[in-house]
Amino acid sequence: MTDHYLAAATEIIARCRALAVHSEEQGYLTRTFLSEPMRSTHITVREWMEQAGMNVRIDHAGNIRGCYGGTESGRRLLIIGSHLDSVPHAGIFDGALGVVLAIGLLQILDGRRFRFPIEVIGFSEEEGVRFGVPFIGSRALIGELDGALLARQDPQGITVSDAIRHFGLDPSRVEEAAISQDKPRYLEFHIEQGPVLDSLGLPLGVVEAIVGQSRLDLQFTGQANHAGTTPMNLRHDALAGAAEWIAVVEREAAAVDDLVATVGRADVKPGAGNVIPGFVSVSLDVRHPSDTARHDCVKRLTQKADQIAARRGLTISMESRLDQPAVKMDAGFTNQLAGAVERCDYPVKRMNSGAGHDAMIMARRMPSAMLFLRSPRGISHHPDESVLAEDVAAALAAGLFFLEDLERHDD
Ligand code: HGY
Ligand code: MN
Ligand code: MN
Repeated sequence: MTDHYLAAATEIIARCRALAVHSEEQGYLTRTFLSEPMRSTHITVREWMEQAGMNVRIDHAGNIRGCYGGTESGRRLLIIGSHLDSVPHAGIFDGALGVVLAIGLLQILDGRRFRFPIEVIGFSEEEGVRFGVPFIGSRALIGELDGALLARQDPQGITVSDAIRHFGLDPSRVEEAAISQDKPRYLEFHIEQGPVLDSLGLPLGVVEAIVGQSRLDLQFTGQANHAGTTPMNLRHDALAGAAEWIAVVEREAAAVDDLVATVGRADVKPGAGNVIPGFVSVSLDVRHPSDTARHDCVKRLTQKADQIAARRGLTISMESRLDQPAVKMDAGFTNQLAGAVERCDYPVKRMNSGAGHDAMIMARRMPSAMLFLRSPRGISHHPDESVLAEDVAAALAAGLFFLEDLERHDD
């Protein structure tokens, strides 16, 4: 089975490599919301989409969308998507693989059409790196790219609306990006980004739920002062306070099953080795399958931050950037996907996703399902992120079975 698709799989991996050169920095993949490299990324992806028989457009939220018409009107649209932005120093498969694999899947059809239409979407932003809030592209698809989000500023003071205008699009028209078709469905191919499939020696996994996530920014403000002349007992060291709290974050998270908490960013000011830090802004990312457990943990950690700041004579402010509930994938749609994996003679591993995905936004409006591909050594959000050609071939085989199944049962 897999041999038949290996050539296509090898081409898909090569294409992900080709997309990775469109980056904001030499030698690494960093591609944030509507940055310049997204322009050349769109040119390349458009070419591939058109070769596969799609009509291509860019909506005003910066999503690139390839429409592959069906043979009968009024049939339910199937959207197959993922994101084209990345974290800094990213792996080359997170997001991009889902878009390129979807194009490859339609390419294999070689002009054959189903009764239902298919739309392949490369979302403009899922990671939340530039504006601190994720899922800008997919929120536009479900009509939730609102004024508050459009007004959010990046560290340079540029708003989401400005970024859309600089890209040559019109922020006043983001509403046109919203899906208007009746009863659409959403499918996403994505690398697992964790160790489960690799540890089980399995190529594919069927996602049942995506854990909820909280993202916050905390600012510790103390008193900058001379590193050489200020006695230890007279200091209000913002970085020492934040560091004490970060150790608490790690300890609290380790004490709760299935909970993960991360401080991934710390901006220290003034940032000189001979000045006591007067200000630190840190990020907090907390995830858990249960929203109650996640909220409890955030509450405990923010209380601890307040206590540490008070004891050290620091002031503290906090801003919630995301409170994303855990999302179940659609049971029926997911069962159909699992059936397709089974018919390809692959074991079906049903699992949760610890990573967030556009599917958690799309699931607010339509039945959504996700197919995971193994992440060798469980590495992701890192240049060593990889994928195996035989697993991409397996995903193509399962994807085609899935499309055939939708065709047979398209109500
Ligand atoms: O952070 C995440 O979970 C995903 O990679 N956006
Ligand atoms: Mn990611
Ligand atoms: Mn991703």
